[in-house]
Amino acid sequence: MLVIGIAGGTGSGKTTVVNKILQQLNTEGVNVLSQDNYYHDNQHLTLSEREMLNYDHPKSIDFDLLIKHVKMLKNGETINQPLYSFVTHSRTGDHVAVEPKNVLIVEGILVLTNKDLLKEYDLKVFVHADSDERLIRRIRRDTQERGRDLQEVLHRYQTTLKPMHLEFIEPSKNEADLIVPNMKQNTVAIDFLSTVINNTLKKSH
Ligand code: UZR
Ligand code: MG
Repeated sequence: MLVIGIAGGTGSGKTTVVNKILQQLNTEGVNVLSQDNYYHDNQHLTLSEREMLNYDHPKSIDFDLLIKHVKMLKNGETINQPLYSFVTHSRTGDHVAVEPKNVLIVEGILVLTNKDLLKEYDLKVFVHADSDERLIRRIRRDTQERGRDLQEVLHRYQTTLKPMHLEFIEPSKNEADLIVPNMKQNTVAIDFLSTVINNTLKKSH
């Protein structure tokens, strides 16, 4: 199994890059594990307490479970992935069974920050977009898709997202094998990445 980690700041376009790669892979067998489903379970807290939490610090992620699941999939075992809701900021209590496939993509802002998880990847990718671009995308998404107002988004960006980005996410770029500039349509980098993945898949058969 080929394991690829794809990180990048909020609004850098990780999800878009992952989807474009998926379209170009010559394989049926790709799993995408999103870091979003591995936030710690905070169901014991109230909603207003959960709204106050810092979701951009590596400690907010249940890396033990994520690493366990990556290892299980590599081992050919099926995992029982917890599902997460951004509306309630907690696990939903539902799970989905994920069977091993020949490519595994692990995606999220913090997926290149954990030393033990880094050991599991065959290829590490960092998606780069300038911070003004990322802020614009974040405002659009949070106001249009996540029901937040502008003041709330800007406050969170200044007090949490920006400091966490500078402390943890940006430095994790140094772990990357490949940096994908994602300021505009970047078809060359996506083609390149898909070709590398397809060649590696061919070799492993
Ligand atoms: P991407 N996040 C939430 O808003 N609520 C949660 O319950 C869990 C995470 C946000 C988190 C982070 N920050 O910036 C973002 N906040 O999800 C990462 N606030 O997602 O990579 O798609 O931007
Ligand atoms: Mg995303």
